[in-house]
Amino acid sequence: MPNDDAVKLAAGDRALIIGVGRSGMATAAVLRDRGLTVTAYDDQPRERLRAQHAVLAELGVELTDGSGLASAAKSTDVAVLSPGVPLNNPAVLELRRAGIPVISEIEAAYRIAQAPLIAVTGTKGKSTTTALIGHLLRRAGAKARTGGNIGNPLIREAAAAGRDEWLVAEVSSFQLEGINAFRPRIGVLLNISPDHLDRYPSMDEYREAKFRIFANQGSDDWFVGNEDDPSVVELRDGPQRRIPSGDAWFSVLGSERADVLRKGGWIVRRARSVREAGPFVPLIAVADLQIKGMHNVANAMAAYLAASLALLRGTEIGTSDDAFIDGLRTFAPLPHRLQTVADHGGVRFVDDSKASTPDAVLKALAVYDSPVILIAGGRSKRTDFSVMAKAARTRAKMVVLIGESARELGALLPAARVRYAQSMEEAVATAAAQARRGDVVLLSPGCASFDMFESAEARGDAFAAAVRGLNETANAT
Ligand code: UMA
Repeated sequence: MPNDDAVKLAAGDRALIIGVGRSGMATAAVLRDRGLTVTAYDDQPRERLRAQHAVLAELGVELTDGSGLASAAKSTDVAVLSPGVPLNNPAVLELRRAGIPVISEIEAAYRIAQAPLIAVTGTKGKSTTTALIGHLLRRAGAKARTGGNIGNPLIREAAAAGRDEWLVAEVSSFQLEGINAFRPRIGVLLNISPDHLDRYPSMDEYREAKFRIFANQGSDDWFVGNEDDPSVVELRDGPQRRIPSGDAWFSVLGSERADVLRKGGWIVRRARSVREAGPFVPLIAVADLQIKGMHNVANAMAAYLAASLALLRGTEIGTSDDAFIDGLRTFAPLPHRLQTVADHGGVRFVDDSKASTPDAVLKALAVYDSPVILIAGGRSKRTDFSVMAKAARTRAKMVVLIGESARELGALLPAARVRYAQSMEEAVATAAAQARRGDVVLLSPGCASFDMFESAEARGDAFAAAVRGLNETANAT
């Protein structure tokens, strides 16, 4: 049986895809295109997978269920795992027992990619930073593609990207669990706060999954880290340095150990040569960024560093500064991340549906000076709600709660400032009825969406639709 690194995913190899969601379907298409024999497996009963079945049949991929797994395993060289499928899934355990190497879709993407890779992980800010790195590189005249957890499977971008392009990947802890050769030229670790504790036994396991981003890096590679996050700094300053590559750091708190930091309302970088006056060179005023909040200042700094290291000529960061400053100024927020969807009667409605952890809600609440009506709740990821509730007590004039965790959250808040809603329409209508001119109605749930919606995007879309509904009602009266 070939070992995990040996399967090149070349014509004639045989792959078994586990999970036929976005990643699995893209993997099937790419591997078939490369001439592999592909079989697919999913835990869901076949009758619920009719659409996928039809597409797979067109591709010449057989879809099997539990009864066919053992025989599929006999004719497989490698299993490619979708991120939502944990390593302790019974089918995965069965394959491993049968000696089949199991790799994640990002590992498969890495094995087929010709383009150099930049990978971004962290609990929050991954998508914004990934998209911003792509934007900065393009502004500087380089070719770049983005993919991964951001939504479009990495394997599809990896298959399409040429040697002269950059592949910028958002990678989640789930995806990093199943790597073994994945080696980004530049790995970015934004931050680590509690998340996915319904999948990981403890924060330590979650952290270690994130740390796999640099597991295969070497001295020619780069690591970009957050100087303000103790669990990231520990990798450099702990009893044993764990970062195998060169390193560059950013600090929103203004630590002068960092290479890029915030100073007097500006993002500045450390001067690199005697030709540059002063110890720091200003890049852009924080107020000139379209992405708001200190967490986004951190994302901007991380993206600047990653893009600078990608285009590094010689040893000096800063050679592409003009293009990068222009890129930082022109980058607009991604959908569902502190995105203003409407201004209705002087009330601003903000969709931050991607805020699926308590920590993200904290950051969103810190952005606004005006009174906030917060819409929160959903499926708990077993994270601690107390800090989020504390911030809501100080910063929100009212909290409208939805979803499975509504009562748990409500118990942590003063009853007089809590309302409950059964649907997004009801939540938006309740918030709008309480809002006064100048207020912000903020959807920042702090929870996963799957109790009420198909995805965080669908939750944000439902919010925007409910807000549009308010406008229509107002116009009709
Ligand atoms: N499935 C099983 N067994 C399981 C779990 C799932 O068979 O134990 C099957 C399901 O029946 C379904 C398929 O697997 O048919 C779904 O696969 P998936 O959950 O991996 O979802 P995809 O559609 O492939 O989307 C995945 C990422 N989803 C997750 O990590 C849960 C998407 O990230 C990513 O954008 C996409 O690949 C493209 O790369 C979403 C996400 O929620 C945004 N990510 C988490 C986060 O950001 O917090 C990590």
